[in-house]
Amino acid sequence: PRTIYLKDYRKPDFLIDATDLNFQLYEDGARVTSQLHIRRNPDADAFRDVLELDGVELQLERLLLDGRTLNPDEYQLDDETLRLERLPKQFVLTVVTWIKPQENTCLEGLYRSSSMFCTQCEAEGFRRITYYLDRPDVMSSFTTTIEAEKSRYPVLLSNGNPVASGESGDRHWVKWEDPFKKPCYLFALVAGDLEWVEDSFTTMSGREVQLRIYVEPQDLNKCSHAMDSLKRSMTWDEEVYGREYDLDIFNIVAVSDFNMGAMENKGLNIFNSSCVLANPETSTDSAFQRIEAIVAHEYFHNWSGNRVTCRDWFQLSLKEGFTVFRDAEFSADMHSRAVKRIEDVALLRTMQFAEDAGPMSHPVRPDSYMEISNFYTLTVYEKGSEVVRMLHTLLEPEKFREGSDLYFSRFDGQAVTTDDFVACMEEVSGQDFTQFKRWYSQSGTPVLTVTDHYDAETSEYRLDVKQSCPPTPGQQEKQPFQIPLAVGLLDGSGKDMPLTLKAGQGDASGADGDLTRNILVRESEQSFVFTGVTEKPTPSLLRSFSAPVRLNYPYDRNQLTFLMSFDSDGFNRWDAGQKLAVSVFNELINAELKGEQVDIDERYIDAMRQVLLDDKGDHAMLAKMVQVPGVSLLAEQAEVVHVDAILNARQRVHERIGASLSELLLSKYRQLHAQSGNALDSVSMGLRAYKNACLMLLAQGGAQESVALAKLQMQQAQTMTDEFGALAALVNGPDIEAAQSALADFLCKWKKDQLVMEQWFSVQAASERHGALDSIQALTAHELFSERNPNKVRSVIGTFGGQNWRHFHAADGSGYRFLREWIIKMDGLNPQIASRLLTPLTRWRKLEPQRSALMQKELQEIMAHPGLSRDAYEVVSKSLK
Ligand code: DPP
Ligand code: ZN
Repeated sequence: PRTIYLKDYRKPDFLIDATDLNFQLYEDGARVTSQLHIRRNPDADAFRDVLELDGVELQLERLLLDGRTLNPDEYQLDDETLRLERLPKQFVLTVVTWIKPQENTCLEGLYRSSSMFCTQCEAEGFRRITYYLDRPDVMSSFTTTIEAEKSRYPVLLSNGNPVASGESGDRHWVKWEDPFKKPCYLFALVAGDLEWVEDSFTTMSGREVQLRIYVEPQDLNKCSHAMDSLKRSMTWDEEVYGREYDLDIFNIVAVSDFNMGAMENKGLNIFNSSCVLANPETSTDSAFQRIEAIVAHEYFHNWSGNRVTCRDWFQLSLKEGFTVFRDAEFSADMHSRAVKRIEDVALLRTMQFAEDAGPMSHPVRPDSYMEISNFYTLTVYEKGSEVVRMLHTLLEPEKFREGSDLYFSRFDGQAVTTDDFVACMEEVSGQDFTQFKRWYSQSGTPVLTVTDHYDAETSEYRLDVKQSCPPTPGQQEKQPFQIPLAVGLLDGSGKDMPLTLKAGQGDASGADGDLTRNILVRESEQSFVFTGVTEKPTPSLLRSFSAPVRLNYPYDRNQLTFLMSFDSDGFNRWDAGQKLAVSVFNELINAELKGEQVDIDERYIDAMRQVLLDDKGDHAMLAKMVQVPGVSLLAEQAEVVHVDAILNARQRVHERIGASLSELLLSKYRQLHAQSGNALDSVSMGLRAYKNACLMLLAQGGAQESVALAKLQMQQAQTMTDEFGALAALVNGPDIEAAQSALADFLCKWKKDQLVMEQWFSVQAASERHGALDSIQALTAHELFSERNPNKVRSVIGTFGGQNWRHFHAADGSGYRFLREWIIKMDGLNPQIASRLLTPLTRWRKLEPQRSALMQKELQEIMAHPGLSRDAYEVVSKSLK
């Protein structure tokens, strides 16, 4: 496969002003007739009179230039392109293709899901529908006519507004017109026997927008949460960004077979059903919150992505990083800001840091790729969002809003770059972001090493900060980053001290006397001095995780327990607990590797006890505070991953928590259970989260009482949160028989609900007790499992590889072999899914030597497989390099 480079970007030679599409849908295929109004691009870099249209797996039936049918010797056709030369300055090209959505298993382009037709075009799926300039900087006006059998496909949808319709015999058609120019990756079509829920929204300028969510009939009772979330998102974007919706209708369609979470097609968002459908009986609170965030994310794309789009796919983070930042702020405003921050940072630290340290490491703005689908990553999304957050911090909210207003007005209707975005932020603030832009071009996670010095005589407190960034593929040397490091200093009673920065000792945001300041780290070594510090403080560093870096500061465990109790920054209170836990774990792991025996530090158990005794704290927050760090986090932070040692240490910690804190956990559980109820507000959700966390700790600690409690909770549950929380506690608890019978009951009750069954699959696939390889194999043979449905593959195979450390990393290599077989099988069906399943194997270099060798061998086997997709080839070849 060919590598594509950012440096080779050239403007398109041709533009497509208008695209008229006609779809005739049949049971054995679809005929697509497209009329493209094409002209030379007056701004082309160096005009070449060769039109190369992208097209994959298309059967070309006819090609006409200005109405004249072309003979095969007048164009060139290969597997991926249709070439025409010596063209007029302006012309209409008519292309008729025949495609087979019924045979489309990669779920890109036009395909079947259940009994409907639907599309997924981002990034490069449109070329599987018709020949086209499939690149985001070619923006066109679309009209789409869909014709299909009326009884099977009563609903026919595309982007924009419906402008005409008709019928003849048993067939009918609808014509849609999208008044906004767009790249073809935002094109969408849906045809099916769907029902819908309808609502409306009046925009800030008083326009009435019709909102609809289309679903299969059995899901009509699962739409109201997404609808409410949509309306909240529309209001929020008006209030916070001044962005108003721009069409008369906004449609969402739920589809069961979908590679991604959802897709922001103009006026017609298509969602993975798991990311839109919910009601309290079938969906957990986390699902409710995830759905709200994804509905918001896709809606926000209408401006950050659709009105202003990306020039090329290297700029993907322009829309994704910004939109993730927007949806994160929305969620923070709707619920607890600190808890949202904790969740996002936990994801970043476990998954994105691992990506950044692995063979697929790439900058937020990558400079090359083989297959763009491989770059819809945590780096582009989550780290990209952190980069926008830092800009927000550096500008502060008002200036940031000015910058975003400028960006939207200056580039409306255009396809632009991350540099264009940053330039707007520079312009409104007068700041120079030349150095800051290294966040877009340099890969790897920067490391901040901080030490301090207190001088009682001068009342000065100095922070010495060093930054570095490890080498990553293709980038041996790094230049220093501009890093906003949020700092607070606690006095002996736990109160924040006012901060005055000594003149001439570096920059910081805010004013003297503020309790938190963002000091600006720019050099590889730099010192910051605070004056008027009347006693030796405890530093609270990187508050709210002000930059996506690893922070090293030699905290001792007493300082960490102090910060856990007193830090005014909620995120750092949680993080102090994490740091304490990780340091205790590392002590256990290191001792085990040396064959020594150490006791679990009593301070950790004490700290947990303090959290459980806290009667005033926010429950959602306390639920996070009692969580024991996961294996993935411990593995990410290790130099070399010793799976057995990590698992044993976790086992010991759980048993110890069980032995020392069961009684407290039990009484906490009872108290929370009595209060939690079934309402859907944040407070009730927090109560349930904390309650179920306590139940899980009891189960993992081996407490027999947890079994009876969980059984009872499962029987009496009025929400899926309680029902599933209890099931998970049983599956991870001490009584195998009870777990098995709970799984059977749950199956019996929910087997008709696909989304609930996905949870049932994944709770087993993740389980150390129930997820041994033979059980996983049995799950893949289950009648409700389907290799054609990405959600099922993810919930069994993806969960097993990503979360089931004990059995995936079985010492005999059986887990690795199993994953390899599935990757190869999926690669023939759906390369995007296959490529995602590869992730755990790409970490092979970090494992201890025996496992590492076994993993490497499986990668080599995959590499040797004939006909490997470009998606898998890129990941495997880079991993083995
Ligand atoms: N559907 C994906 C997202 O919204 C890609 N645009 O992030
Ligand atoms: Zn997105």
